[in-house]
Amino acid sequence: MEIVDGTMLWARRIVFLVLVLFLSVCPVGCLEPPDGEVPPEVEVDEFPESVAKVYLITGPPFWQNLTIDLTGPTTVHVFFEGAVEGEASDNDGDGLDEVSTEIVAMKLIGDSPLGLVEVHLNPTIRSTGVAEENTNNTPGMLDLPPFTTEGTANSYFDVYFELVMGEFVFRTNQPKRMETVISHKPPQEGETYQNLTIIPLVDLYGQPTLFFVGNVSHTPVPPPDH
Ligand SMILES: [Ca+2]
Ligand SMILES: [Ca+2]
Ligand SMILES: [Ca+2]
Repeated sequence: MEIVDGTMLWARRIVFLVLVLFLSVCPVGCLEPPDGEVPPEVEVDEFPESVAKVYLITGPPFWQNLTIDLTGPTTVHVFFEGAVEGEASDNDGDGLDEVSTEIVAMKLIGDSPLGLVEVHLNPTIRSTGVAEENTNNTPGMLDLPPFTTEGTANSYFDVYFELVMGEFVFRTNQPKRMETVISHKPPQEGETYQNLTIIPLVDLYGQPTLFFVGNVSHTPVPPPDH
């Protein structure tokens, strides 16, 4: 019994000494990730002046269609599948490497005959997406510049958004799938995501409204003369 107690005592002393040694070389906060930083395999793409067009349709009795031009910042996360940017694997087995993506912030503002309009993310549902290469010349790496010298990728986001107009807040019960082919990550100037499907807008309780959204386009990096 004494031997066991003695062993335990020494074990505790060693653990204590290791802890003291570790804390002496670890500055305050070294165990915590720095504020605001994400793991290195997640790339953050900021688009401070993205532009969008939203085709808004009002049902009866008004039957008015209008196109709203909006502009504002959008932030995207790209989830690479290794420690190095560009690393990707083929998880769906179609022979092409792909990565998950997500729009994490968006605030687009525009003018309309019905007043100021703001489009932002629905905070209750994530707006996720996928970017998948079109040719797999480099297994394990997304074949898309700047990760490879050439290649393009199909990129889409299932966007759940809110459209605020005056005192009204509209949502959708289904995502707007915004798609395009990108030739670079982040997208080149003028590369534009689009979806033509007409979907109904609902209120914050999920109830139908008189409004629908048709064609929506979104250009992360607009040309200078947009
Ligand atoms: Ca794939
Ligand atoms: Ca993958
Ligand atoms: Ca590849």
